[in-house]
Amino acid sequence: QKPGLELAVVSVPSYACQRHTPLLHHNITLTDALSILAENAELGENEGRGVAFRRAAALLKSLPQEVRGAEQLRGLPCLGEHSLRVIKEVLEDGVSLEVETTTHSEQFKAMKALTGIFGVGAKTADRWFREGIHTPSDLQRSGHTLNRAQRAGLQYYDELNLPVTKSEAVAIGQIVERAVHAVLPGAEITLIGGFRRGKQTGHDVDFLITHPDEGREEGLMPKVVSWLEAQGFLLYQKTTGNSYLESKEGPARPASNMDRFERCFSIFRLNPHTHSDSPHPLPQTLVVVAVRVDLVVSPYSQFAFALLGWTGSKLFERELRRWAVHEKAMTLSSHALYDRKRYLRASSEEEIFAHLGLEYIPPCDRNA
Ligand code: DGT
Ligand code: MG
Repeated sequence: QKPGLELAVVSVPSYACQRHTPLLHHNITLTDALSILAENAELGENEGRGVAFRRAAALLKSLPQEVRGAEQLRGLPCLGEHSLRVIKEVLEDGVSLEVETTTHSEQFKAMKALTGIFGVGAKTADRWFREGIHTPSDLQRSGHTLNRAQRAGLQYYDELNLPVTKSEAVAIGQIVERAVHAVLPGAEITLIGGFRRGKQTGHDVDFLITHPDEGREEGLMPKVVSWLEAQGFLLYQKTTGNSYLESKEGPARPASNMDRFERCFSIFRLNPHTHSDSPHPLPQTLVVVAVRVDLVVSPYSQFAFALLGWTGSKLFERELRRWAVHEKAMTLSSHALYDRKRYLRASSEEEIFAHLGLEYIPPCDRNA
């Protein structure tokens, strides 16, 4: 018997939020192939198709061993016909023709390059692509009017497309902490997003800020931003105020997945001297280390929901909400959990999993 032939016998639950998905797993070749197709679907604004590929990839990430043959996949959930076809091709030939064609397609390359500009989404990139703009340089030459975010995105294109390292994230955390404590002593700052899940690199750094005295956090962001600007740490920032809707019982049920916290999208300027393993060993006086940083402020009573909602991965979040709705008739957002009309309080992520009837999954196992 080939090792691992009994994979399908292991019962694997169908929601990613019911499974442990570590960062390092055994099926990288397969998940890389599926991720390319997911990305291509998302860039083509085919969300449903993108999610199907992401779910299939997430299933493979959660398996305890390497898949060597398609027969091992029998009985496993989340594997649609299309994903199975791609998996079989990769298992048999080492590559999938569809993945190869996608990777080399002019449209895919251009869409990736253009959406890689901060402030540019799939719709805008597609419009530009159809005008013959395929690269950031094409865009620069086109003379198109860009908004402030896109101008910053173009200006710092190369720096922002280098992965952010963990030590850069830590260095930025120290700066954010100094800024926040200068304007609101006692505030608590938590590293969220991919770094909280144990990733060693990221495309940005995300922080959640709160204060144990509910209400003290209100209006915090403009003050933090002023402090950071005065110290020369910000290359770009856009702050949006909160827009909570309160109901009698608690935070209003969400109308959409967009959350309503006070928030700042920014680009930090990091001094290359402030951290040790900078990937920028260039003449330091000329170097700008530009890093995307997202800051989110939550009231203390919503902190656990915000923490869970902002730790990711994106698919894990999506699966939690789908589980809540379809299996529990509940609605979950980064603000609250509702059991029909009843607001369920929680002061930790563990309590939220318990309300949802799910085993607690720690951040390092939410890498779906
Ligand atoms: P990265 O930054 O590419 O290394 O990976 P992540 O997992 O840190 O991804 P990121 O930074 O895009 O988002 C972190 C998590 O925060 C993600 O799982 C979903 C959540 N998130 C991001 N943007 C929003 C938003 O606008 N609203 C809500 N509710 N959640 C968001
Ligand atoms: Mg992130």
